[in-house]
Amino acid sequence: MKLRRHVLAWTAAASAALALGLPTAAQAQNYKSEYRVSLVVGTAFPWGKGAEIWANKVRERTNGRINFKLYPGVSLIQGDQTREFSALRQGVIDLAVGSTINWSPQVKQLNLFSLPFLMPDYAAIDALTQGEVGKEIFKTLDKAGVVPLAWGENGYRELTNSKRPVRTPEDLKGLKIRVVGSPLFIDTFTALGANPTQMSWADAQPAFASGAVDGQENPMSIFTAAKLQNVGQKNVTMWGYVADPLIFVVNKDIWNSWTPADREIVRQAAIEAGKDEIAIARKGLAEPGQPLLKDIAALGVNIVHLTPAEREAFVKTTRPVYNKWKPQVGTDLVNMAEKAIAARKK
Ligand code: X2X
Repeated sequence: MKLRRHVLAWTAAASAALALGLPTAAQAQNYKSEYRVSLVVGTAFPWGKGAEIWANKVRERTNGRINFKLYPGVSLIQGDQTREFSALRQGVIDLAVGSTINWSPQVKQLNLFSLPFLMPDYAAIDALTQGEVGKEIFKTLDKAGVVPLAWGENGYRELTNSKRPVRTPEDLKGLKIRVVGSPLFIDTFTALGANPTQMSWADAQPAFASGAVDGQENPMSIFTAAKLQNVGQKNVTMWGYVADPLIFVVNKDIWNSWTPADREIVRQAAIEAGKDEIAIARKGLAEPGQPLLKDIAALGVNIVHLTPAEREAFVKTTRPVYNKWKPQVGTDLVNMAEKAIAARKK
């Protein structure tokens, strides 16, 4: 009799917990004491700050049931950022805040954002990530075996080098430029007459310092936090040729191991952290006068602003690359993106 009462009481407690969306004792036991979040750069960068905001919100809102630990430098995969997506799918990584560029070798649709000169301004990025295109890409990621939750942003990737100011494609001739992940970058820089070389971010910084490579392309928030002016990168060209969004994702098995209520907490926290992160990434760049550039110039860096005609020369030279890659990314998806950008609110 006594035992039966206990069982009844326990069952009642468990169903009350379930009704509230709280994990029962049995479910909570399946939770790991720590979940590993992969990212390329740490909390000195907007990217890392975004992950930190996500982790803090999740820890607070789950009363510590779900603890994220950040692994910057893609250290769970020895710095090889182009393997991040596979590792995430396989469960070597539990969660990630990752750049579309680093996952594009596995998910070809993500090359969309790397098509040269597709997105002329921040409103164009938003038109894609916050609209139908963003939903389409999330469906693709879901099919590829991960759970995408929210968008963030690394940013507009500007050109830097140690040799000379670059105003024309001719100025790029022969410069050895470090590029990331996707073969699309090799095509773009080859079309521009440069000498591109693919390298991880971990390997790139010593290569700048030793002069083994002349230049690179990355958002100015990365430039400042990594202090690229100290490794010879004294020339910047503001050309805004591509921008890489970040995506907050979870491994599918991990996602399924959480209660629906906890999943919702993790998703909502990712959406909020993504919004905050985008604001941090754009700080000093999106407002008139771009104050961040004044700070960078004060460090002895020469910043080239292209006239519309000068910029057009880069657009023209890279157009064959855009056309070659459009079907590889997916003609329908690129058409959808072009339409969304044309219809954007500026
Ligand atoms: O490696 C890069 O250039 C970086 C840090 O921007 C990315 O991970 C895409």
